[in-house]
Parts: sequence; C-alpha cells; structure tokens
Amino acid sequence: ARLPDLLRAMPKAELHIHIEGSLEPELIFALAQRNGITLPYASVEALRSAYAFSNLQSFLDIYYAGASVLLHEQDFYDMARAYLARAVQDNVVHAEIFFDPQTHTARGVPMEAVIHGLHRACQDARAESGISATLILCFLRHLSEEDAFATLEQALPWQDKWIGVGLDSSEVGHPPEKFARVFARCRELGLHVVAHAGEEGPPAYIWSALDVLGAERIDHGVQALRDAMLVQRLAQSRTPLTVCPLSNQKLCVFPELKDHNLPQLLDAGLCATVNSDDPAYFGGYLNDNLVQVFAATGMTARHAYQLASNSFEASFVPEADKRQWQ
Ligand code: ES4
Ligand code: ZN
Repeated sequence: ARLPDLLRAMPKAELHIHIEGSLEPELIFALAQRNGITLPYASVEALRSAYAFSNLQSFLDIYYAGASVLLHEQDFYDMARAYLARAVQDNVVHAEIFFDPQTHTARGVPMEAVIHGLHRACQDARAESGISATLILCFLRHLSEEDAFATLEQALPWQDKWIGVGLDSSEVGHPPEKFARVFARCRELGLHVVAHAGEEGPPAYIWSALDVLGAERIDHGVQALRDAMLVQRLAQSRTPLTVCPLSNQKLCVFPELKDHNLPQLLDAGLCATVNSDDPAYFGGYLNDNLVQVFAATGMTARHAYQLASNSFEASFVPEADKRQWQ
C-alpha cells in the first residue's frame, strides 16, 4: 500500500494540540456572532489571510485574538467537540489536549466554564466515537510565576478533570527556571509535567525543563540536536519529544519542510512523535502533518511504525490500558 494510506490508517495518539489552536476561522466568526463580539476582521477570508507568520510571537498575537470569542462553557464544549470529531477522522484513538486557562480567566471567564466545557466534550466524544481524551493545563510563560500559582489554585477544585500541567507561549526570555516553584508544587500534587522547550529556545532550556521542572516530555525539542550530550540524555531516558512539523515550518523554525530534522531525531533513537500543535492556524491536522513531512523528507514505512508506537509509549495512559493499542 502507499505510504500516505498507511500514515492515515494507522491508529495513533496526539499529544501536542492546543485546543485554542483548533478554532477554525468559521467557528471564530460563529462564536463572535453568538456572543455579540466584533472582530477586527471583516470576514472568514480576511482572518485566514492574516495567517502568515514570521516567528512564534507573530503567531501568538493572532492566536490570543482568536481565543477572545470564547466566553461560555458551551463555547469551550463546541470547540473541543469539533477538534475531537476531526481527530477521529485521522484515526487518533487518544488525545492529550492542552488548554490555556489564563487566556480566558484574564478576560473574566470563570475557570469552571473552561474546564467543564472541555471535560464534557471529552466525555461525550468518548461515548459517541470511542476516542479517549484527557486535558493538560498550560501555564503562560510570558506571565509571572505568581500568576501561574493563582491559576493552579483556581483549577484545583476540578483536579479530577485534568491530568497534568504544561508550559507554553513566548519561549525566548522566559526560561523554565522562572517556574521552578510552581512546577515543584505540581509534582507534589502528583500531576504529570510537560513543557515546551527547544522550539525557538536553546538546548539549555531543554536541560532545565528536564532538571528544574521535572518534565516527563518535551514539547517540540527540535533544537536538541545542537547538543550531543542532550541527545544522549533524551535517548537513554526515552524522554519523548512531541514534534509538530507544520508548526515548525509555518513559524520559520525550519525554512522548508524538507529541512525538518524529524528523521534525524528518530534515527538518533529518540522517542519523537508527530503532532499538530495549532491545526487551524498551521494548515493541517495530524495526518496532514504526517503525510507532508514524510513526502518532504523521504521517511519510510519503518519510521511510520516507529512514530505510531512512540505516540502510545509517550502517552500518559496507564500501561495496562495502553496495551490495547500496542
Ligand atoms: C504554541 Cl506553537 C506554540 N508554541 C508555544 N506556545 C504555544 N501556544 C499555542 N501554540
Ligand atoms: Zn505547542
């Protein structure tokens, strides 16, 4: 069979998806209308044509603007149901979904509306399609550690509805060390810990995500190849990297998809996975990421099987439960 057919058909887990980054322009406009919000764009087409990014920050500015239409529990529910329905089409059988509560609570949205809407969507999608989905709360690293602590406190009443914490937003200038104390508290609480590191930032940020924050996975991590000692550390510990090829191309981390280092990461023995990051903004869902990066870099069926296997190995599903997929 053709390699793209194998890539689309294979069961897989998605471990790096920002739910706010799954908001398609059509849904942004529908929610704006429902909520009586006027957007600074005249049409769906005008908004979509603003999706031309030169780096991470130029994307984040428009991503936070898009999320401003989310006000009510039902808005979060509708957003997550739309993503999960799309993920099922890609044969995603398990998703670990990032959400950015500070983007919403800063606008006066109650934490409860965010968490309940997303969690109810995960439950209903499971009942309807069999997909399993869990939630990971991300702290915004351009804000203070104090703000992260307050966010953690606000979310703890619903601790049964999310499984871990992450760290996202503007990387350079906001190293993991800035959040050492709040992540220590999260580890004490028994939460899973991940962090974005080595997307635009240096290998030193990956080292401190591991050694200061206790990250169990590194989100992106593509800059690791610049440090041979770090590659050795990641390989021997089987610390997963959740790589997002189309994101890296659209944010100019690599000039072209053919320049992406995914094959080198896999061939170095790292537990790399492929993910969509912000699919509504970067021009593709999970299978688009797989098909396009394979076509551009000439990876093989062996790599495809390795990536599917890695996605389940890297997931936070209990070992006894993940055997059904391995
Ligand atoms: C993000 Cl691509 C990326 N990097 C860092 N933070 C993010 N939040 C949403 N997408
Ligand atoms: Zn991300």
